[in-house]
Order: sequence, then structure tokens, then C-alpha cells
Amino acid sequence: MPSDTAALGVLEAAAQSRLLTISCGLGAAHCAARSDLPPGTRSLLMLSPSEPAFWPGFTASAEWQDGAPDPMDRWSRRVIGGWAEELGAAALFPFGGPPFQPFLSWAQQSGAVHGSPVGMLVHRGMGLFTSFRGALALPWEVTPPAPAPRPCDSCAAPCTTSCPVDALGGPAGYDVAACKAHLRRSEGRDCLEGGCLARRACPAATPGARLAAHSAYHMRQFLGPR
Ligand code: B12
Ligand code: SF4
Ligand code: SF4
Repeated sequence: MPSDTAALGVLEAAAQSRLLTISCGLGAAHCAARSDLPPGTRSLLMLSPSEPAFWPGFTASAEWQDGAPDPMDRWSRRVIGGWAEELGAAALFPFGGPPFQPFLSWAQQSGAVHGSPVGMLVHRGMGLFTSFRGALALPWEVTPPAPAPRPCDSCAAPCTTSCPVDALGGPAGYDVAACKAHLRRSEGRDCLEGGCLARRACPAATPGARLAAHSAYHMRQFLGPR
């Protein structure tokens, strides 16, 4: 495939047809300077769910319907792995560790995704619902999505005051135990069924950036058996 001439727009259309969007990435200079990418990588394109199409499309998939564990990770391996094969690229995934691939570091170097006062990544459009299903490491050059200003620089930071148990942004980082304890109580139902209140408070997310049913799935996975 003459992929060295494939423009970002062509790849974005291909991503959309797979319920994904190219949210950020690294160009040739950044790739050359990193030692944590597959040898020969000249561009890295990071793939996020394309909302609001993602959740209804994903729940219609064989992986969701078969009832076996980890449907979203299996879906990601099939869809992104298959696409990478077509392109002659390597597919990289944020799950499957430890060790984990450094998705946070790649995303922040892209300049299109930024650190936030609550520790999570933030993106103009996805807000604090920034997440990745995988990435394509391409052996040819593609100009990735342009860097964007950090939305927090002009924000009153409602994310810092929205968590009912102050589990985020403290000196020790993310207090996972406090978050999970809240989710297990009846008061935590809103977070559990509608998604993290701090993530929902972020005005950098466009409306529909994450459906409640999609959030509820991740919250149940995160919480584990109750
Ligand atoms: C391990 C992990 C976790 C652990 C973190 C353990 C800890 N802090 O003690 C747990 C299971 C708690 C976790 C939780 C969540 N995580 Co998480 N996590 C990862 C994972 C798989 C690996 C990170 C890692 O260990 N890297 C290696 C170490 C050396 O690097 P590090 O930079 O020090 O890693 C730290 C941070 O990643 C941080 N971290 C990870 N997740 C989260 C979530 C929050 C809220 C915060 C503040 C910090 C944090 O904890 C790591 C260890 O200290 C990454 C994927 C990846 N490949 O990066 C996703 C990832 C960072 N997580 C993500 C998400 C979405 C979540 C959840 C919000 C999931 C959800 N519910 O939808 C939850 C938080 C629940 C909530 N309040 O909503 C997203 C990014 C979110 C963002 N906007 O920044 C990632 C990139 C996964 C993805 N597929 O997109 N996660
Ligand atoms: S609420 Fe404001 S400060 Fe917090 S992550 Fe979103 S843009 Fe940044
Ligand atoms: S899910 Fe709820 S308890 Fe956990 S960090 Fe978010 S707002 Fe706090």
C-alpha cells in the first residue's frame, strides 16, 4: 500500500469507520528521539473512542455479545490489530501490562493532550474523558493532529472541587482506596452509574464526549467484584 502518501485525513476517515478517532500523535522528529517505540517508527497515531458512535457500535460487536471477559480489550486488539496489519504498522495497546506502554508520556509529548490539576490527562474535545484504545506505530511519516493550548490555563478548575471524597489531586496523587470506598457506598452511585464527577465537571469536553453507559462499564471494571 502506498501509505507514505496517506494523509492524516484519510487515516482519520479510516479510524472513524472503526468507531475511533486519531486524538493525538507524534511526528518523525519526536519518534526518532524516543527509545520506547518499535524500531523504524516514523509516526505514532494515538486512537481514542469516537463518541457518541463508539458505545452503540461497540455493544453491537461480537466481543460484547459473547459475554466473555474483557470485551473492550479484545475488541481493540481485533480492530486496531487488524488495521495495523493492513497498513504494515505495529499496533500498541494501553492495557496488557505490567509493564505498560507509556501512553501518558506519548500523549503529553504530542502537545494536543495535557496534564490537569487532578492528575488525569485533558484534551480539548474529550476533556478529562481522554482515553485511548490503542496506537499505530507507522514506518512512514504522517503529520499528527496539531498541538492545542492547555484548556486548564483559562479554567476555574471545577475538577478540583467535584470529587465528594477528595480522592484526586492531593500530594499523594490519586487516592484509589478512597475512590473505591466511595463507589461501594450508596452515595457513590452517581459516580458508578454516570462516571467520575470530576471528569464530568470538565468544560473542555464537548457535549456527548462520553455516554453514561460507557462510563458505567469502565467504572464497574475499575471497581471489580463488589
Ligand atoms: C495502572 C492504571 C490504572 C490504575 C492506577 C494505579 C494507581 N494510580 O495507583 C488504576 C486501576 C487505579 C486506574 C484507574 C483508572 N484509570 Co488508569 N491506567 C492505568 C494504566 C493501565 C497503566 C499506568 C501505569 O502504571 N503506567 C506505568 C507507570 C510507570 O507510569 P505512571 O505515569 O507513573 O502511571 C501512573 C498513572 O498512569 C496513574 N493513573 C492511572 N490511571 C489513573 C487514573 C487517575 C484518575 C489518576 C489521577 C491517575 C491515574 O497511575 C499510574 C501509577 O502511579 C494506564 C494505561 C497506560 N498504558 O498508561 C491507564 C490510564 C492512565 N488510565 C486511564 C483511565 C481512563 C482510568 C480510569 C479513569 C478508568 C475509568 N473508570 O474509566 C480509572 C480511574 C477511576 C476514576 N476515578 O474514574 C486512562 C487515562 C485517563 C486520563 N484522562 O488521564 C489510561 C491512559 C488508560 C486508557 N486506556 O486510556 N488506572
Ligand atoms: S476542569 Fe478545567 S482545570 Fe480541570 S481538567 Fe478541565 S479544563 Fe483543566
Ligand atoms: S469516581 Fe467519584 S469518588 Fe472516584 S475520583 Fe471520581 S469523583 Fe471521586
